[in-house]
Amino acid sequence: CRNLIFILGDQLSPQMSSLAGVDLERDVILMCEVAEETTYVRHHRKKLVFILSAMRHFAAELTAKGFKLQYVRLDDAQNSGSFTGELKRAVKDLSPDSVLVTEPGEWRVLQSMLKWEEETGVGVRILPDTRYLCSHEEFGLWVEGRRDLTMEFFYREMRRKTGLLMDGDAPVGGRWNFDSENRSPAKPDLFRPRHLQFPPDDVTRNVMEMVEERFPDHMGSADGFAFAVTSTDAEKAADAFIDDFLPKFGETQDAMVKDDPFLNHSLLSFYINLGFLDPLSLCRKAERAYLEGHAPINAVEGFIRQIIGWREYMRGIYWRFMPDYAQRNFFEVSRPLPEFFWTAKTDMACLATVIGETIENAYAHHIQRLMITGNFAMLAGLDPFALHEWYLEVYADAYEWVELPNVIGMSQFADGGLLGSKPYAASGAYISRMSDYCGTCRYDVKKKTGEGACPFNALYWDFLDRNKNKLSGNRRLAQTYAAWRRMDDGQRATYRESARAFLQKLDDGLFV
Ligand code: FAD
Ligand code: DLZ
Ligand code: SF4
Repeated sequence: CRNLIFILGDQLSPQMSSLAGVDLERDVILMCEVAEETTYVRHHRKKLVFILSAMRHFAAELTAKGFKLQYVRLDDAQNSGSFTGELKRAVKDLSPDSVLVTEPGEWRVLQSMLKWEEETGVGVRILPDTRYLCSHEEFGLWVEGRRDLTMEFFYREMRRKTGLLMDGDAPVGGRWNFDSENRSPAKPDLFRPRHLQFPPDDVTRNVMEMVEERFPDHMGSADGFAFAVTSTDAEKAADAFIDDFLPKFGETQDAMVKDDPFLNHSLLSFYINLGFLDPLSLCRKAERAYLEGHAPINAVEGFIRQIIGWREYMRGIYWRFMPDYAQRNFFEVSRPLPEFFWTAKTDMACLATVIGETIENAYAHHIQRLMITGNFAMLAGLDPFALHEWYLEVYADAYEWVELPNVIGMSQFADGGLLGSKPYAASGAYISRMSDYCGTCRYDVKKKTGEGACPFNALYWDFLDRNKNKLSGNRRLAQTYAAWRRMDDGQRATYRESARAFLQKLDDGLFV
C-alpha cells in the first residue's frame, strides 16, 4: 500500500491529522489491541471495556465508510502484544511506502515511535495532534522567560485565541474568572436529572466478557458498563449535559454529596480524551447556551475554563517537563499506598465513599480526586509516583499526559510549586463544609486529636510542621503557619503524636 496509517486507541476521530488526505484506494489503516497497553498499569475493567469497545466501533465505522482497515484483536493468535510488534507485522504484510501516525499522548509511547523507522526500515511520519488548541511550540513560547506559570494567564491567552466568551478584547461579563461563585456546598436533590446511560450492544458485551476473563486482577467489574462507545452517543451525552446540567454546573462544581457521585458534572472527559468529542466545538455549544440565556455566566465560564484552560495547560506542562516531571518528589516521601485504595475498606467515610465510587464507576469528580484521595495522600506522605500509577489505573479518562500533571503537580505539589502556588492541603473542616460525608463517619470531624478524632485534622498540622522548611516561606501559607506558631507547645505535640499514631497504624497495615 501507499501509506500505512496507525490509529491509537485514544485517537478515535475522523479529524485526526494522520487521516487528512487519506486515499481510500491506496492507504490502509492499522488499529490494534495490545497487551502492552492493556497492562502497563492494571487499568480498571470499565476503562478497558470502554477503550476496546470504542476502538471496535470506530473501526467498524471507518470500514463502513470504505476505508481499508486492519484490526488486531487482543485474542488474535498472531498478536505480538505491542504497538511496535504489530507495526512490524503489518509492514511485512503490506510493504507500505511510508507509515503515518499522529503523535501519541504519552511520552512512553513516543519513545517507541521514534524507533519505528529503524525497526521497520520504512519512513515514519509523526504528525502533530491537531485536536489541541495549543501546540507544543506555542506552549514552549508561553513558558519561555516566565517565572510564574499560573494557569490563569495561559487561560486568558486561550480565550483571546478562540474568542470564546469575548466581547472584543474584553471578557464577557467583565471578568475572566467566576470561580469565586462556584464554591458552594450542595444538598441531595432527588429532582436532579440523571446522566445518560448507554446499554451495551453485542460488540460491547463481547468485550465485557473478554475483559472479565483476561483481567481478573484489575479493579472493578465490567458489569453495569454504560458508557457511550460511539461518537454519535457521546454527542448525545454532550447535548444532554448542556440541556440538563450545565446551568447548575458552577453551583455544585466543588460540592460532594453521598449517593450522588456525578452531581452536575459533565462526565465527558472520557469522550474528549478518546477523540469522540471535539473540545472546541463543545465549548462553543456551552457558549451558545450562555448567549441564549439557558445557562449563567459562572457555569459556562467555569466549564470552558476547565477545557481550554486546565486541560490544555496540563498537556503543555506534561510535554514541556517530561520525562523527569514524573519523578518529582518535593516532599521526599515514599509511604506505599494503603490497601484501602483498592478495596475502599476504611472507616474514614470520605475516603470509603470516593474510593468505593471509583471502584464502581471508574470515575470520581474533580474535587473528590483533589481534596479527598489526593489531599489524604499528600498529608499522609504517600509515594507520588505510586499514587500517579493508581490514578492512571482507576479512572476511565486517565492518560498520562493529563493525569500525571494533575497528580504530581496540582494534587501532590510534588513539583515544588511549578504548577500551583500552594499545596491543596485541607483538614476535616473543609471536607465537612463541602460534603455530607462526615455525618455518617465513625470519626468526629470536630475532634482535633486523640481517639475518634478525624485523622485529617492531625495529619494536616503534622504535614505543615513536617514540611515547614519547604513551605513556611510561601506567602499564601503565612497565616496558616502563624496559627500553628500561636498554638502552645502541648497542643502542637498532641497533633504530632496523633498523626504519628495514625501513620504507624497505616504502616502496620491496621484497619483505619
Ligand atoms: P467536568 O467537571 O464536567 O469538567 C469538564 C471538563 O473539563 C472535563 O471533562 C475535562 O475535560 C476538563 N477538566 C476539568 N478539570 C481538568 C483538569 N484539572 N485537567 C484537565 N482537564 C480538566 N482529567 C482527565 O481527563 N484525566 C485524568 O486522568 C485526570 N486525572 C486527575 C487526577 C487528579 C488528582 C485530579 C485532581 C484531576 C484529574 N483530572 C483528570 C481532572 C478532572 O478531575 C477530570 O477531568 C474530571 O473530573 C472529569 O470529569 P468530568 O468530565 O465530569 O468533568
Ligand atoms: C489505554 C489503552 C488501552 C488500555 N489499550 C489500548 C489498545 O489496546 N490499543 C491501543 O491502540 N490503545 C490502547 N490504549 C490507549 C493507548 O495507551 C494510548 O493511545 C497511548 O497511551 C498514547 O496516549
Ligand atoms: Fe473524612 Fe474526617 Fe469527615 Fe470522617 S470525619 S468523613 S475522616 S473528613
